[in-house]
Amino acid sequence: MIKGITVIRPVPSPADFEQLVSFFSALGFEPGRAWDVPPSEGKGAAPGSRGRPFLAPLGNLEFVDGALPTLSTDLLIEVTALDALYEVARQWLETNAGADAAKARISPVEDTHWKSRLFTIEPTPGFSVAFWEHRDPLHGRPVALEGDLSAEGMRFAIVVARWNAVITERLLQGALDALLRSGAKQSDTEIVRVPGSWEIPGAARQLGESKKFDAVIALGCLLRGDTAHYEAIYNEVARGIGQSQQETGVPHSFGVLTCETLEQALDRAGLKSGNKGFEAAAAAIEMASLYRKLAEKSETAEAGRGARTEQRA
Ligand code: DLZ
Repeated sequence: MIKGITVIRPVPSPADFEQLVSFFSALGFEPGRAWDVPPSEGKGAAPGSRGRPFLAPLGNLEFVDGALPTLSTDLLIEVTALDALYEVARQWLETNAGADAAKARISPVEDTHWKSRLFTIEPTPGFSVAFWEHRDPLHGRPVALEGDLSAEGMRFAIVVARWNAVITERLLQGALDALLRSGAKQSDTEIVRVPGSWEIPGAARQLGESKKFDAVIALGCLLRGDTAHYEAIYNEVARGIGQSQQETGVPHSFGVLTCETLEQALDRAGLKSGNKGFEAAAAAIEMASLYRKLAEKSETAEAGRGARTEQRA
């Protein structure tokens, strides 16, 4: 089965080799497996030769019969964020070849006849690379329905356990930070406190059933060392929150930490490993947005079905 395409380019000199490796690295290409054959060894590849592959997520081999598009380049690379890439390429050229050469060896970004924008650059004299970006950013990509990260006009309930409050209060601050920074109003955010994680699913269920909220965010912290029947409690909390989400039809996000030690929990509550409260709130916003989109889509489909039935009648 076909796996990928490799284009091999011999380069004219070791200096060109270094320059090209530096240029493609500066642009953020993922390096592949480098190889070097010492001058003393000669089996297989030529002694003293070396290779530095650069990987791209997609490859494409294109044969053209007839006139080529008015583009002469050794390599054509499709990218996103063309303008940002142009800036990196221009600066690299200025640093490595000087300002005058930079002007002569990079073209401005121009429109193409295939609904795209493109620039060409010669990172080493005589070797030309063209970078291009389609005007439609979704071109060629599977279109997916996804939630946005805007919480404007949405209502959220946060259920937070008081047990291990030194952690859960930090999770709560992280969650509020994510909600307010994404456009939710404080007045549209209800905080409900429960004694411990065990009590989260019950409260979450009531809030979900009230249908007043676009999403419920569950925050708690279970520490294995301090908790008898840790596994049993954890499983039940996770199951209860999941069941509430499924049975109420309201998205619930899971911000209940399960850690071995207090130190690990602190790391996940704003120290070394981010803030899981913030992440849970971001997931809640995305899912609330997605549920709205799914509902709109099924309403549109329903309306379409109704109109077709009327036409037939
Ligand atoms: C009892 C208990 C224990 C031992 N440990 C924790 C914990 O680590 N994290 C937590 O959120 N809650 C703990 N709890 C409290 C229970 O969740 C529950 O609140 C009580 O058993 C009362 O039902």
